[in-house]
Amino acid sequence: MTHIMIVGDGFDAEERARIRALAPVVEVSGPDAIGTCDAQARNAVCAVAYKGHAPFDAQAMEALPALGLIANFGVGYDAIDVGAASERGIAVTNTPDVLNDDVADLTVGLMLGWARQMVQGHDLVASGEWGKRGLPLARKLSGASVGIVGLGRIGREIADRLAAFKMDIHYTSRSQKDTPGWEYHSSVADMAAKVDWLVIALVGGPDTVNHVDRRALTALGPDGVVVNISRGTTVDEAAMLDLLESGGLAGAALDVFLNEPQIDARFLGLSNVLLQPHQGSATVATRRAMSELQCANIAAFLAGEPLLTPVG
Ligand code: 8YV
Repeated sequence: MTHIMIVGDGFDAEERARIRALAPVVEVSGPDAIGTCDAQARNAVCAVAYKGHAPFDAQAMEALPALGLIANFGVGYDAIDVGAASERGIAVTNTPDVLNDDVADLTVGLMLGWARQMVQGHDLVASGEWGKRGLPLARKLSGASVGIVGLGRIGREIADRLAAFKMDIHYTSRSQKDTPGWEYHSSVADMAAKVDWLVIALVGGPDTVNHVDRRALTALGPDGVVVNISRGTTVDEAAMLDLLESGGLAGAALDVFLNEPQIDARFLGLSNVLLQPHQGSATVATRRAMSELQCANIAAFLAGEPLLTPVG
């Protein structure tokens, strides 16, 4: 009998129930734990529902000889070795588009929150010290310039929102887009030298590691702010920390990091950062839509129908 393996301990009860409605399931806490299941259970698994950021590598795939599909919960599938999957005839799907609005909304929230010192303002009011001490004047967001690194589906939603804030939009992308009034750059560093804000909206994975490098961050300069809602790997994190500590950057507003959730302790000593726990897609409505799309891909696979959102 065909089984689905639920891989990852981040699924909530509703998401699990949606998968369970498709076929009998086996559950493991992560790709590392697949090999610990007994062989009979592993041999019956033809589809995996994955949620997580731990590497899903060839070894994990080898442990499931009948595997035909890894359905990822998330648009980013950098944790999955897609090359190893295709060598083994295993399809991979993700959950694009349904989270674009939420990730773009959080980006704007991060920018406003950082610029207008909203965490510091809240802390001041909550401390009961309003009237006894004040906050320094904040920084204006509307009308500033922004460089968006990666004008894909999410980058485009971010740009549309920031255009409504009368911001000057610059972008880098694999190719120039049809975006009248927005300035295309072929180099991140050249763009960074011209803007106040640098928003990273790239896909993760080996091709984009440290895409925003020390040179680009240095070019952004002491008045520049980095916003990252993509993956911690897309920016040279050590260089960013050096510049945040030395005043080489004004600040950073970040939803993603290397080594989540055990992020570099240097972040915790900084007063010029706004830090979020990788929650770009974390609304009830969007997580439900992501779960439904993950399950629709599994259902299509089980029925022998075309996959809805295959990657690659
Ligand atoms: C994850 C994400 O899906 O979609 C992505 O690429 O990073 C998130 O929305 C979420 O963290 C669950 O792993």
